[in-house]
Amino acid sequence: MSDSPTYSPPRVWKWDKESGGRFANINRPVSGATHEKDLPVGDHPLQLYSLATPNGVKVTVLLEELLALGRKEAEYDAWLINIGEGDQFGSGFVAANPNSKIPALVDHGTSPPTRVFESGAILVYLAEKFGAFLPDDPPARAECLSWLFWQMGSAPFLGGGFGHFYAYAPEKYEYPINRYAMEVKRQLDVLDRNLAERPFLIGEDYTIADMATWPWYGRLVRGKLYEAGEFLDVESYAHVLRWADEIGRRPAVRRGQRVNKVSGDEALRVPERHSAADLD
Ligand SMILES: N[C@@H](CCC(=O)N[C@@H](CS)C(=O)NCC(=O)O)C(=O)O
Repeated sequence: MSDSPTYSPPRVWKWDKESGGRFANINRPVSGATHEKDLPVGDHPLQLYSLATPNGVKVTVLLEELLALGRKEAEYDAWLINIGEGDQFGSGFVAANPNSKIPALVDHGTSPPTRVFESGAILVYLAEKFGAFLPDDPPARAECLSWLFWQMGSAPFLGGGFGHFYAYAPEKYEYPINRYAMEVKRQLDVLDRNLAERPFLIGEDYTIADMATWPWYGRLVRGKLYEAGEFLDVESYAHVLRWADEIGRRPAVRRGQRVNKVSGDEALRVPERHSAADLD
């Protein structure tokens, strides 16, 4: 590894619009709306504004799982927020999520409507609203929330850290790739040891903790994130692979992944979803 620094930080950081890398065009050092644009509202109480990234898929998987349980009140409209085109900076979206990131949910079944942002908060909101996939029993609930918050705290090291430097940065820099590969492998080992003892993250039951974790780590071990399977030697995490495959076979997981999808296999893309028929 090179030990000579190639960059000396200035006394005060300034926004360099030419910093390069994928997604550099949507990164800004300030928050707030860049343009006026209302959000559309469909017929169902639940209005989701999202994109089929791992954070977006967590929510559409939960909604499809609720519908698969027969919970008709979980019917939802899913509107596309194209983050590559800056839709997350429209005034309507910023009112739903001041952090300008998908997913955001607005529940018009309450008066006034309830906005929920942060994928983990949306999962808890929906699980509580429908009384499913989050145990009531305090010890099991604590275990579920622990793994859910573990995922929320860990995935930025996988996405913003490892994924960014391994796949998206303008050049391959050894130091950050080493640092984040080490951390992601440690996280995979945490999951693997846990899943060696139990079928799902909290035990016998499939919960929102699995739904939050699968789109990141389940897809990673199946080579569907950053094409990093070989680099991270994912085959060595046998229990994570077993768990990833089992969840990946669930019909609701297959359906949820297609909602707000605008890239990859064209036959699977469903940019907007307004009824079950859009996926049938
Ligand atoms: N902690 C947030 C992260 C959401 C997030 O990072 N969303 C990304 C897509 S996966 C996004 O909207 N990025 C747009 C941007 O950064 O401008 C959550 O889990 O909801």
